[in-house]
Amino acid sequence: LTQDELKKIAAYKAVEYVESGMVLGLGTGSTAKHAVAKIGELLHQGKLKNIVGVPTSKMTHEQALSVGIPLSDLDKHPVLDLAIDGADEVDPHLNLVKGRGGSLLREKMVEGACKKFIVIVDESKLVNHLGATGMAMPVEIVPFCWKFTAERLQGLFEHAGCVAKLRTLNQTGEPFVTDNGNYIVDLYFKSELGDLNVASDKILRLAGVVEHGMFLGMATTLIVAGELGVCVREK
Ligand code: DER
Repeated sequence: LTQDELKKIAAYKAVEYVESGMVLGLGTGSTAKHAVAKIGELLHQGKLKNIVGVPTSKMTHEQALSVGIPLSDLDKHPVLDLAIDGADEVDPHLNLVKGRGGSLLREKMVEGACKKFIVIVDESKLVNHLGATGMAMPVEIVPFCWKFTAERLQGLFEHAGCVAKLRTLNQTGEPFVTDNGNYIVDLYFKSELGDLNVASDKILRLAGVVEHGMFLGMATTLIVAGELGVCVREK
């Protein structure tokens, strides 16, 4: 099975939890896009009715419109029934790294407003400790004096051998700009982060920081698709 087939299997399994009448948080990324497509298909077939979607990015907003999912927002629906979204890393406690697609702020706002949050991944996303794979830990920051904020972020985690890099567009080297007009600084760690809540508080205390990509204690259900099949883990 290809990685995309595994992502589709996990996404379709999550959509089995969607009931007519639900207000849904619609995730962003290559895994969540399969769930959005499936929801649209079931609506079209009349197998699902009265669904309202709250998208977690402009990209998902466009996709949901194209597959016919009626859309709304958190102002009109401050509490959602269920969110389905992917993740970049999942640890054994269902803590996540998200944001390598750049949508972490709206994802965290929407998923934080949901009664249930189902994370859908292929097995390659499972890790023992967040941030230990040497992959990016995204932090959304304001563009004003971004270098100053990046250096302060790097300084916070000197003990973990942290390097902070402004995310740029490959072609032009211009800074990547989020749906909210902000920049992303990616943090790379050489050793373990330690207590994730302590790390989270340290990051959020910096005045130029908007939000980070650690989703701690937010997911309620994990659906993992692997070579041996798909498994569902409730928190
Ligand atoms: O960037 C994001 O937050 C995405 O949801 C990411 O966490 C998962 O993206 P993927 O399903 O394309 O791997």
